[in-house]
Amino acid sequence: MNAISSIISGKKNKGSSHFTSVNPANREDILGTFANATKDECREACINARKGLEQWKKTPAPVRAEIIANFGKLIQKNKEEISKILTREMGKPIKEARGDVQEAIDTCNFFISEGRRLYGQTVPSEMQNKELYTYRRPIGVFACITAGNFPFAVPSWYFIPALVCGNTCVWKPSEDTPYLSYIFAELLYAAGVPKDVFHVVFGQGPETGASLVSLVDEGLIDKVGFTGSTEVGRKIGEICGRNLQTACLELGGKNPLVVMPDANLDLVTNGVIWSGFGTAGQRCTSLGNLIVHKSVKETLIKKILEKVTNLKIGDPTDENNFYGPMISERFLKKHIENLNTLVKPHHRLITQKNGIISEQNKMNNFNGNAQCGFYAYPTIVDNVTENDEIYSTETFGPLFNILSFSDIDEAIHLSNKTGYGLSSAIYTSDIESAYRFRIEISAGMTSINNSTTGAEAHLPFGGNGKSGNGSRQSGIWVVDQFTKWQSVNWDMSGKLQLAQMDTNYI
Ligand code: UN1
Repeated sequence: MNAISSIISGKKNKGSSHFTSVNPANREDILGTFANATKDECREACINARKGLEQWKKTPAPVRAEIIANFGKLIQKNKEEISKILTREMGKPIKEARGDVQEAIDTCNFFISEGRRLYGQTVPSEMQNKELYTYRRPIGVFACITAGNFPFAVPSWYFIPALVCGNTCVWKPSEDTPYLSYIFAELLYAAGVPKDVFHVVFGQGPETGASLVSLVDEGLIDKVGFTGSTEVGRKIGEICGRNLQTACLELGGKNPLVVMPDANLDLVTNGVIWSGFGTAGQRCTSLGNLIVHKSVKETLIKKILEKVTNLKIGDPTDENNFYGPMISERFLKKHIENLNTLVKPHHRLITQKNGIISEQNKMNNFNGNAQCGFYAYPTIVDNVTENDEIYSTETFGPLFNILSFSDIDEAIHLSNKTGYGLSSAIYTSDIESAYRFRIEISAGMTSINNSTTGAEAHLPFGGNGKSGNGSRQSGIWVVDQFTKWQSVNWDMSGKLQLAQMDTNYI
């Protein structure tokens, strides 16, 4: 705690209404109390970000990138401590927490050299003594709302390129990980990002985020980024659309994993366990529908069950535990509601705890003495068909479905029909099946013989359909989202030269 505490100097409590951040593993350990930002405070942050823009956009890009390099070094130096706090506040196992923090470091490393590029082009003109160029210009004030499942990695995907490209930022982080967001911001300031360039507005519930996004209508925001539900993403898209802006939307998923009859079932089993239950199923890329060829289904279920039975679930600070609690009571309650409403009598619950719903309610005795954290059992729902609500509903917990198929056409159909299109996977040793899947899958991300989760930090991340609006995070291409092109004509002929027309027109 010490190194981080010495960096953190700012105040985090201003307003009159507050909320606390609690460790989801024990419900007792309070990480901090945070003010709910009002609409006026959001407005003030945007106005200050606009002021900050004046200097920041003039700061040379290599200098901006140098500051980001400092940020990366600070995270690296404090990696273990931040990872421990991440586990405390978000509940993911310490090994995964280190990965989350590492992804932010990797993102810094990737974009640092972009400060020395941000290339424009020189373009030949139709005319003599005339030169054409393109320049990348910052978009302006970038407002962003993020989820709590990747408290360091995902904000870094947005803010690192946004800042290197010369934008200023207003961030509404998840109500479940405000302390980590506070640390993220303080490390940016300590690295050299001016205070008026980066602003954080905290808030519990949907109000603060809604207040912030409504400021697009007041002309105070030039670009919005959002990671969260399809429903909210749609509303944000509408507000941005009517202001002629394109939002960067990273929404839900119901990610398919197809198992062909020729797949290596041991490899599949590991991929299924990891993408189904890793992070307690709380990744956008978590497995939603396991789509298995009917000839191998029962064998695969046996193998999966063997592993699930031995899964260690519990204290996320214990290096041996596979997954810890869900992020918050809200998420756990939603998970229980999903079990109660989406699992139907014709489904087969194939995990060990077949009395899972009552067990679950007992384990998380919300009304009695809160003795334990927000833990959830792993659940596998078999005999699901495309007509079931659970097939196309994102559940965001340790739960996935099993569907079976007879031929690859059916497998591809079942993979695409949910309407989501974030991540996907196929396991096969047949090159033709892999190729067809790669061509015909509608998801933004596809794995062949690997799980649906675990995208690397320098590839485009994002989805299609209900998973987003085609925007992508990560990788070099995001520079196109955080800059707008300026085309320049420089005429040195000393006369009026016209494109597409006779030059003696006037
Ligand atoms: C998310 O769940 O929002 O690909 C991000 C992965 C991680 C990032 C997930 N690298 O699973």
